[in-house]
Amino acid sequence: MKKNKTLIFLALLLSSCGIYSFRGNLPAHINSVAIPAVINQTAEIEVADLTIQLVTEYFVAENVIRVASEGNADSDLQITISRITDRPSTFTLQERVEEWRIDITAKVVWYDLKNNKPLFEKDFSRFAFYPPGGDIGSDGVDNDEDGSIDESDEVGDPRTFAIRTTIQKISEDILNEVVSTW
Ligand SMILES: [Ca+2]
Ligand SMILES: [Ca+2]
Repeated sequence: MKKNKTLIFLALLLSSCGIYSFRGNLPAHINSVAIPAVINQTAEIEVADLTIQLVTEYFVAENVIRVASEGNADSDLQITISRITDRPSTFTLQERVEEWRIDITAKVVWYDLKNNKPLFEKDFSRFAFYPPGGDIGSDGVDNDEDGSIDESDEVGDPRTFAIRTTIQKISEDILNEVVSTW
């Protein structure tokens, strides 16, 4: 028991050091990132623009690296949405689909534009669930998994909303990978 407590304390200590040293570990010549374009290899036409928007918003909000325009950045994120698949996840007793699961895979290269080399190259896959229809704003489900049920931004087409939720999760994963690459 005592050993466990010590380990937890050490883990907390290390993780808090990590937070404070994020900026210090950033390669000295990398101060900014551009998210110029997203290649879309799927049939969902809106997913490229949505990905640029959500990844940019997330990076700006988290503020661990400056987001700059193409041509003014030391690095860029080269994102390809390579796969989107839907499959039934749960069924009703009548064997109707109760919930669908959507999986999205993004191939991401964080590229060092000063030294012309990749800083990482990785596939990110995430998923979310959505109902076949109905109003996600009153279904009693936390559709975007943010801890609030049926809050004001849970609106719109369930599948489109699930795509958005999944890309938000991928945005978080990309940022975490950027931070852990430093
Ligand atoms: Ca929610
Ligand atoms: Ca809901």
